[in-house]
Amino acid sequence: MRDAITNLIKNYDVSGRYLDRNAVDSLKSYFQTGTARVQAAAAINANSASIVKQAGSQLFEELPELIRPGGNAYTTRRYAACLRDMDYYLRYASYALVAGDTNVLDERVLQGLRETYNSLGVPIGPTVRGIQIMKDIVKQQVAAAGVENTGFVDQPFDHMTRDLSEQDV
Ligand SMILES: CCC1=C(C)/C(=C/C2=NC(=C\c3[nH]c(/C=C4\NC(=O)[C@H](C)[C@H]4CC)c(C)c3CCC(=O)O)/C(CCC(=O)O)=C2C)NC1=O
Repeated sequence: MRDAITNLIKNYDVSGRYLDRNAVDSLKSYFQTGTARVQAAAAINANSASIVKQAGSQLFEELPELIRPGGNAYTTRRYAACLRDMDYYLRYASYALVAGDTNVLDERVLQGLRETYNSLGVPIGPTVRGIQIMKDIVKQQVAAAGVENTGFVDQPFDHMTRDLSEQDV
């Protein structure tokens, strides 16, 4: 698992370079957004249950066929599994926000996920929609917590949806 700093150091160490102008610029930007990243993680932590619940309700309102007979989230067990997955995405997104790096998502969440979903018939499109709904809710919560520029919140959510949406080549 890597964060923004260990990732940068690794890249420079590989080629035996000192930290140059580019490195210093990216370190600066990481530290400048540091407080906001921690505030975002705190806002997610304080509201995680309601974020997942609200995102789930909105998803099933938009796509009611998911929870009807034949839908992948139909039956209490699968409904619960779906919300649990949303909770995983949210929790790992909060880690990635603090790390300033999406590597934790690749290693802990995304590896093998598409294959698992495909074999269980979990639909990717609606999952992507669920993650995007959570992103919007989280951005509202982070803004409400006093963070002015919430653009950095997009990164982990967009990373997960991009990875899930990728077609096999
Ligand atoms: C921390 C990393 C991690 C992830 C991401 C993860 C996902 C994950 N989701 C699963 C199932 C599932 N995932 C869903 C999710 C959904 N169905 C829908 O229609 C919706 C679109 C969507 C919710 C948004 C459902 C319904 C199942 C159960 C499928 C089944 O057993 O038939 C399974 C199969 C095993 C199980 O049921 O627990 C895994 C491994 N597990 C992990 O350890």
